[in-house]
Amino acid sequence: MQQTQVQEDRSSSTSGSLPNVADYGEVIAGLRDENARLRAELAHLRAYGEEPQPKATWEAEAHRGIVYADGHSRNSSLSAGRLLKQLAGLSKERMKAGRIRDSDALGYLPKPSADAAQLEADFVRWGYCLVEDAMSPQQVCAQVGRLVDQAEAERRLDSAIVTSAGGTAQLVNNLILKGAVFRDAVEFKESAAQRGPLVDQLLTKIMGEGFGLGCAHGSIVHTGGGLQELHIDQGGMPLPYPPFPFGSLIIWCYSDFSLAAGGTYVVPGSHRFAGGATRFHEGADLVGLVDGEPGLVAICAPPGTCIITDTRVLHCGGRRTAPGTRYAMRCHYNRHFMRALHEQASANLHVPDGVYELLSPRLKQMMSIAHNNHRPIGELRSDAAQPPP
Ligand SMILES: O=C(O)CCC(=O)C(=O)O
Ligand SMILES: [Fe+2]
Repeated sequence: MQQTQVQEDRSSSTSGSLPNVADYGEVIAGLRDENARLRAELAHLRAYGEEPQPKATWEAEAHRGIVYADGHSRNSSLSAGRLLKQLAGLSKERMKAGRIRDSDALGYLPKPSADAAQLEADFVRWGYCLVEDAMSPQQVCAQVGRLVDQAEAERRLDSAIVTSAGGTAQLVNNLILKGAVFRDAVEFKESAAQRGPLVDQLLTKIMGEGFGLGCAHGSIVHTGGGLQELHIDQGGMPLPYPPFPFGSLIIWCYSDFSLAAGGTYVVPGSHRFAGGATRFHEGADLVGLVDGEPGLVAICAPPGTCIITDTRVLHCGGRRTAPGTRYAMRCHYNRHFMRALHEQASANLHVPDGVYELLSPRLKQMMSIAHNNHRPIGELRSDAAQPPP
């Protein structure tokens, strides 16, 4: 048999002997890997609503000018609201058609738990988790008692905030100003919420240390009330969204939550893709999410549960059809560098001196009022530098 000799290929630009060629299997496996990586990268970019733009040039962009201000561009701060329009009327339609299921009918959705790892896993996968027995029955009782008294006083004074037709829902705003029981729960004291420290620990993971308070209000929903439009709780933020939430709305359930009881409707898993990118982006098919699996469900939870939500998850208040009343406190928290962000976010604008003195350092920090009425700092210390009133 003739011996095969490795010869130099003179037409090749390679000087010296040719490199060893890896065998086909290896080459194909390498190409497959690269293909998978590029596909994942593309999916990630699409998830942000950002197709790669090969034609973008600095000249063209400079000519277009600043286009991300309100109402002037596809990714302006109006975009989130514009996207939500596709969901207008849908919560009512689905509710009337009986197409909303109780969350506990689907075994894989979050159930109340006190296990930190389970709660974290639920939050990541579904965009919410349920902290079991976060308040004891006595703690719930103390909160509801104060809420009912306050709500009645506001109705008597003709200053009640009615949020559903015919007085079937009432919102009691600014709970920080309306009772120590609420203030203590807002800052997660065990005396007001036995698993407050666990809630605090989870929120710190979600938003980082030093997170602030957007608002804390009481929600009272009677038969026939409570229904809202589907929304997300960071809709005021311009798109595109980063791969994390800006905040977290938590709901302390003071009474039973279920479909009939007016439990929060939610589209579990609508907050993100497994790869981390936010699902809510320009061009996203939000109706498809509502129609998908699991679709729109009503959260089921007993009194004392604390619902922790990702501000990117689609949800809304649900209509109560059962007799009786649903009581809850809703608190919206934000990353530390953001001002209050929620529809009732005027909460921190007025704090009477008498209440200010009662606030703990943490509450003042959460409300961004830690320095109110403090001694002037820096150049403002000099009286001469003060402008006339
Ligand atoms: O009360 C509820 O069930 C949900 C309320 C809600 O979505 C909100 O206040 O942003
Ligand atoms: Fe909400």
